[in-house]
Amino acid sequence: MGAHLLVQISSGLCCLKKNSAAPSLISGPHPRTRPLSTVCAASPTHPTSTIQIVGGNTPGWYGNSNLHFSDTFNNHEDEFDWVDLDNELYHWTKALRPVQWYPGHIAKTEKELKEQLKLMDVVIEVRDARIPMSTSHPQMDSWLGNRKRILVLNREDMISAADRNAWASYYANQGTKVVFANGKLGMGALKMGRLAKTLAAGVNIKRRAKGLLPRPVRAGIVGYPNVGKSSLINRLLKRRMCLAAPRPGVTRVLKWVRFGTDLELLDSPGIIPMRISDQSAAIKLAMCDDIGDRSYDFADVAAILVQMLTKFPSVGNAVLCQRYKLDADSTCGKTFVQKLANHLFNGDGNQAAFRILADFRKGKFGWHALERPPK
Ligand SMILES: Nc1nc2c(ncn2[C@@H]2O[C@H](COP(=O)(O)OP(=O)(O)OP(=O)(O)O)[C@@H](O)[C@H]2O)c(=O)[nH]1
Ligand SMILES: [Mg+2]
Repeated sequence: MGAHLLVQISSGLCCLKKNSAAPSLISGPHPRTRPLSTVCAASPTHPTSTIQIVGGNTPGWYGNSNLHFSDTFNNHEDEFDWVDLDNELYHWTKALRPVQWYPGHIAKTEKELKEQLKLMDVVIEVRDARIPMSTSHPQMDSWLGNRKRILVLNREDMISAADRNAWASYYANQGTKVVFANGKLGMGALKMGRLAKTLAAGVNIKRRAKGLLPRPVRAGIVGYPNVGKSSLINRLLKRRMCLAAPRPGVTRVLKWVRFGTDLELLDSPGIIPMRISDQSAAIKLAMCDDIGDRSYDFADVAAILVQMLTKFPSVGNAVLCQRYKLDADSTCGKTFVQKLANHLFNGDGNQAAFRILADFRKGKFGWHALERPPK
């Protein structure tokens, strides 16, 4: 497999003090930087637009009197500066060798997908709600042109209410349609399907005007690896029509499935740029398991994750110390990983790093987005 790369951390990392209708398979091709460490307010802007935001277990972000802002992180919201964190992350990752991952199946299907996208009535772009910017493909806009588009922030269960509010406000202000979804439990999937049909309704109005019979709406599901594309399709169809598993690169070929009589969905392999120029984004992909694990060094990524987590008010040293019975008082993640290795894994830094990453992915430090919208 064409996976290549490697990360080697240098000592510079430390201490630089994100239907019911039965589905059927359709075979064959379808017809930075400013000085570090100043703390200032970072409150999300509030929505002024009436753009529809739907989804998940948090229906109606506007006018919802049940919204609670009581989580700890939100209490500290005004004290936390995401710009500072981004700047620090930039410096931490600068010391590493670039993380790059472009396996053969992506190279092969990217071309094919670009061709298929031309046939779509609507494109559903799925991103990881923990890192919506880092799972945004730089070429997606040019591939999609004026095509109708729905943005799905999946894994909404893996972020806090404050994170969701910040992203909902941001996209509402931009006039972008967003569905918050949970591909594991299904929240948001039906709404995503309905929205796709609504947005593409014009197709059949035009066909009728020309005396043609209506045809099913074609929706392409695209996004980075492991963001939950196939799971969302399975939840919508209420059947396991597409292979889904907790690792990037599971779907390797394009696959059409039908939802009832009026919607066809194209599942696609996760697509990632051939060269990731933003290495802060690459590290966040690694933390969230959205990039092949042969592309990075666990210890390096875990060390940076520890440094990030110690900065989050709702995690900090206290939560890390509580979980591992180890003091994470310094800003040196690498030292912490080694201490954990000595404490639990006979000095095996790789195992210690894997434990930290796995714990983060399981929400053992609470659920957090690793990035917030730009101001
Ligand atoms: N907690 C949580 N897990 C999810 C969610 N969506 C998907 N998953 C899990 O994430 C894993 C990956 O899901 P897939 O649907 O295979 O992701 P994909 O985007 O199709 O991945 P590729 O085919 O590799 O590009 C699976 O184990 C799912 O159960 C979600 O919203 N929340
Ligand atoms: Mg898939």
